[in-house]
Amino acid sequence: MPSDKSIKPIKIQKQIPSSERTLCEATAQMLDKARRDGVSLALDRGTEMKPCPIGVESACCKHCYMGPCRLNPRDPYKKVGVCGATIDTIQARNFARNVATGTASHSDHGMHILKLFKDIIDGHVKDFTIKDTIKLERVAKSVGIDVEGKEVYAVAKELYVELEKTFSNVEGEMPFTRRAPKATLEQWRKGGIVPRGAMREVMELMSRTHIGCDQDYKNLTKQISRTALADGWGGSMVATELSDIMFGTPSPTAADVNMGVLKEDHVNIIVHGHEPAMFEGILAAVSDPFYIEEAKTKGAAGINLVGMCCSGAEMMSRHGIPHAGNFSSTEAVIVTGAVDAMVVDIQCIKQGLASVAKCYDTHLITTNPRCHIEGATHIEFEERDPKTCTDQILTKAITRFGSRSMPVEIPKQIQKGVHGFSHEYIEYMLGGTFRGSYSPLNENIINGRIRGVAGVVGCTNPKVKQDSFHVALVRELIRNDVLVLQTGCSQIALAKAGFLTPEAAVLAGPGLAEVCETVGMPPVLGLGSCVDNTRILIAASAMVEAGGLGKSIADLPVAGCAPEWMSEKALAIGQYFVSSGVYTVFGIGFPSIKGTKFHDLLFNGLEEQGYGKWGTAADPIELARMMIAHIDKKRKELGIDKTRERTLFDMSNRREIA
Ligand code: XCC
Ligand code: SF4
Repeated sequence: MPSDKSIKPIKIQKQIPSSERTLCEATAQMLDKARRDGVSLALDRGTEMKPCPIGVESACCKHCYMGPCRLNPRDPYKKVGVCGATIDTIQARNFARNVATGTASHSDHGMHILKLFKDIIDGHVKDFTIKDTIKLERVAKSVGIDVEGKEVYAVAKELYVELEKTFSNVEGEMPFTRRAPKATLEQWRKGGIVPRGAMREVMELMSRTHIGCDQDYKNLTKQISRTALADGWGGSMVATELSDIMFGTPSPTAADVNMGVLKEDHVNIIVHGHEPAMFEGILAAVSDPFYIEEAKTKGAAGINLVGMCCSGAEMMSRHGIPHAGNFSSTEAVIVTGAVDAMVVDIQCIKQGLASVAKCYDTHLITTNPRCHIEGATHIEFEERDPKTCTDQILTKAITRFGSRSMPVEIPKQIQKGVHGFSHEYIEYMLGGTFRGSYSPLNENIINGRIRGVAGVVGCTNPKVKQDSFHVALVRELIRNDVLVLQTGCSQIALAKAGFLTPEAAVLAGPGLAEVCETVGMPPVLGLGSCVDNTRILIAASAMVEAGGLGKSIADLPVAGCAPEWMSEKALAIGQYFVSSGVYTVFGIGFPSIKGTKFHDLLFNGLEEQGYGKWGTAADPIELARMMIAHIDKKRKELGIDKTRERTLFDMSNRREIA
């Protein structure tokens, strides 16, 4: 029973069976336990909360205090706001603020990583270093730095100066935009949307959404795209590339996923968030013989470090650290009673964790100055002195193990998979050491073995059964010979379902299966965290460069999807994919009203202008069908449709898969 008497047992009008709330059996088991214990989880709150019917379609505005103004989504042009704002202005401004926030989150993260890089170069940080000098050179060359005969730190310094512009540029083009295919960059130039500096783009977008400013949805959408590109080809890409340089570029690693990675006889520490530095700091600390001994004196067999959400996905890719689950499982894992400390940093840290942690006597520890949570213990992590923070965390976790008062119930589910497919590794895997290239991938697309490539990414959302959309969608894509690249919480959903193993090739269509078997790769490649979606941008650019599939990213037979999205970061990611030329479909719903001019611009008009476009559907199989239809359309435009005789499997001949 919960130790906190102030927490009342939850009353749910109609208790939906846990197996209908999540596909993940471990999470379902913990949801049942939480209900028995009278503890409320987001998975239940998600069914109790009835979203505002006006807000869900983005038909309200609270950008000034003459409002909030509410329009009717069923009759959107009937009314305007007090200031006269039309439904198109209102939707565009709301979407703009979503994208600005998502871009700000990724860019703030990227800027933090850049600062750490500088501190290493300047010698202020001693606990981290430049690990991957080959990648350092590659990235430096990609932004035009001459590396010949230069010392590692000299190159790093020049790279720092160049990448700082990603954030601070007032004028000029963001450095990494030159990694995009020429035709894609030209398209951005023509449209006037090449991002300058992320701070400038986010500031300008916010300013333009103030009352009485930009009131032409088309003009606003241009700045929305420019800002989103500042995320994908800026903040996020800096985060991925510099993290690889400092902590190592991932290559395939076997890792265990799901709650069975917790160990009853160990001190269990979960790290959940987005910043790799704090996680790396704890990783170093848990192997300290002093703490291992301390844990043993309290009767523990050792210390078990486990990740969740995106930093978990990142650490799994780099070091094979086990992963306990995605966004919708972060509260549920605490219900095991086995978590001695959950250490969090920024983004997607539900405030609900604080009360769940209190119920199970788990230490919830915030570590980042930008994310405190009422009721949690704050121990600030400083890269210049990681030990001061990590020592306290370990002491607290070990002490809690020694005095565990809660019954422990750990679900058995555990699934092995292969993770860590960086774009560099994909190149090497396909082409070999001496002729590493994307040409073999292109050849297999051209000859029709692989129909196309899909990025399936993003969150889980308690509006739908956890993981179910991700799994149904990916299953449908691979059986239709579409190679799937994954990141974030989506990757974890598929890993739990066993798709990230070479053996999963049996679930793929005959062409994709043949390629997987030849190369020895899974049909679903895990690339890491959400910021690592930029690996997909680089892979797409490399595909264009390898030749035979058109001139720009918009020409490629590729599509993207976030079937269970929930965060503003997901919208920013979606918009940067669309602006980069990718057809991007979202499940669950989309914050715009069908039939309005703004909706039509996002879902059709942008493609007519030469970009990608948005799509949405409530059913995962329908989402897959839309993506495959787009891939086939692109194949036709490229003139490679004839090489593929296999037709799309329809619902009736779908192979039954365990
Ligand atoms: Fe958050 Fe990154 Fe979404 Fe997961 S996928 S719920 S954004 S943790 Ni990034
Ligand atoms: Fe209403 Fe216009 Fe103010 Fe928005 S900006 S709340 S539409 S008056």
